[in-house]
Amino acid sequence: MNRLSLQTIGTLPADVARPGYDRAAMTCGVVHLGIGAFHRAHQAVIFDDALNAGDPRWGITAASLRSPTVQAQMVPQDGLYTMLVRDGVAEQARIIGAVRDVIVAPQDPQALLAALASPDTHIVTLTITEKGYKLDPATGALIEEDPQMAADLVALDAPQTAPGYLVAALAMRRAAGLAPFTAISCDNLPHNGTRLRNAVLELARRHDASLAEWIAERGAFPETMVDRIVPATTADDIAALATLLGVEDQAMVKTEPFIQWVIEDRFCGPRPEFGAGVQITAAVAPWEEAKLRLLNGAHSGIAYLGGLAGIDYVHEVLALPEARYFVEALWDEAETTLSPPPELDVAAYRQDLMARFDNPTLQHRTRQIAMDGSQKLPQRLLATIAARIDAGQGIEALSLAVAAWVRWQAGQDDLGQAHQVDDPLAAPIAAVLASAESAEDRVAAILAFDAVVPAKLASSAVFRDALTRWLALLETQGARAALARFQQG
Ligand code: NAI
Ligand code: CS2
Repeated sequence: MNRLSLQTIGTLPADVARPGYDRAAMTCGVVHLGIGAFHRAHQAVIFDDALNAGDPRWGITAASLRSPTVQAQMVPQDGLYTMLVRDGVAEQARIIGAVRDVIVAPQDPQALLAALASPDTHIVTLTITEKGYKLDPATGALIEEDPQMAADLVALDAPQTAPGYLVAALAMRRAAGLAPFTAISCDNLPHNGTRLRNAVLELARRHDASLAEWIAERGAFPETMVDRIVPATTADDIAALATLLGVEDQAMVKTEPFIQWVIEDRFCGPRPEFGAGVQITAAVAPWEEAKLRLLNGAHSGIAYLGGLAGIDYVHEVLALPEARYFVEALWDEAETTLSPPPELDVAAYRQDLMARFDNPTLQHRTRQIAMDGSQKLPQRLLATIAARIDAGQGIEALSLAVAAWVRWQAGQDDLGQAHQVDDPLAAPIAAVLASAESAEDRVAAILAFDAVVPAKLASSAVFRDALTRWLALLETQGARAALARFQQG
């Protein structure tokens, strides 16, 4: 079957939306690092909207810092791909044309540096996962012992990390008399802009203090909150879309109708006239905290409890009444720790989240959400628990979610099915758990693991006791029984 491309786009069914602008005339005002599914269903769509609105400056040069996979999917398609929006049985396909080039940075670092240093480039966006910033999840400090960061600390002629590329390119821009670009983290991290800025400034200082000062003074790293559920694409998704389109699209992404991008009003250069789905604001933190603690906190609890119960998809977990009860209880606990934006109706937001989780055609795998838990739990669950303890409030639902993450580290679900613990800290976590002979010992080992658990929380007897109770129940009776016991109170 032919691939989607400039040659075949004219053969698509009439109801498939496609670029309404001249792609040959667009310039790439955006460089994106981490060309994954989320970028293709979120930021790239927003920039595609700007191009469709008549501003040709917002094409994208995308890059992977790790793999040629997406380049091989997109380049034969002239950068075109389908965003398939699924809402229950309804689905709508849209061809996105904003991505012009895909660079595989390890194969051609100078091409990425040239794109970042180009006078056309005004914005750099990043979706490199929580671990991509090379920052300690608990302290936020640069992980200097990381081999790629260690190399970038020595030399930046061929960077290996995202902060490394940004520092090297900003040095090139300063030398060329150009302004910096606005660097926008689009990862699920609290204060993601500040974290990115800290990583860039710390690395810059190690090479050239005056460059660091220039970046600090002239650069911009806005905070953002990003939201759209984008499950990983499967071979079945590609095959089903090929039947719909009549051509094969290996770069397609599937997602939901909901999209939200809250961006701090902090840019050091041009930006699009953002349209639907984008809010420019002075205060991102209230939005970010609500989303990370409500949506993502529940997601992680669902992923580990559902995964342990041998359940593949989010919507299948929430078909269990005891799971819905647990999610609502976790939201009751988390909600008291929030300072929500005045315009956010939290009750309505919770109802919308449950409806989004229930969307059966998203087929969001519990295992995908379970990935990288060591990088996710600090902002999704542990910070919430710390706030509840400080307020003298209960932490039962939140502790059950963390206990399920601890149980997940065993690499086997309640049915005896083995799973890989996909996490950059899986090995050291397994090492500290290996010698533990009881739930109490395993909890003590995890609480002492300061790369994930902040010291103040590690010393909480309330947290230790709750975590031990739930872990012991998970180990002896499984996730379904634990959820049932939780519901019984
Ligand atoms: P993906 O697996 O499709 O893409 C991940 C991207 O991150 C790839 O380009 C990969 O090369 C890159 N990456 C991974 N580790 C890296 C490292 N150490 N250094 C540099 N690049 C690295 O995943 P997807 O769905 O695009 O999600 C990426 C991130 O986007 C998530 O981690 C999250 O922070 C954010 N996000 C994802 C949402 C979703 O529903 N998928 C929704 C909201 C945010
Ligand atoms: C999910 C997020 O994989 C995960 O960890 O919780 O990617 C989630 O889909 C997004 O944050 C939704 O905006």
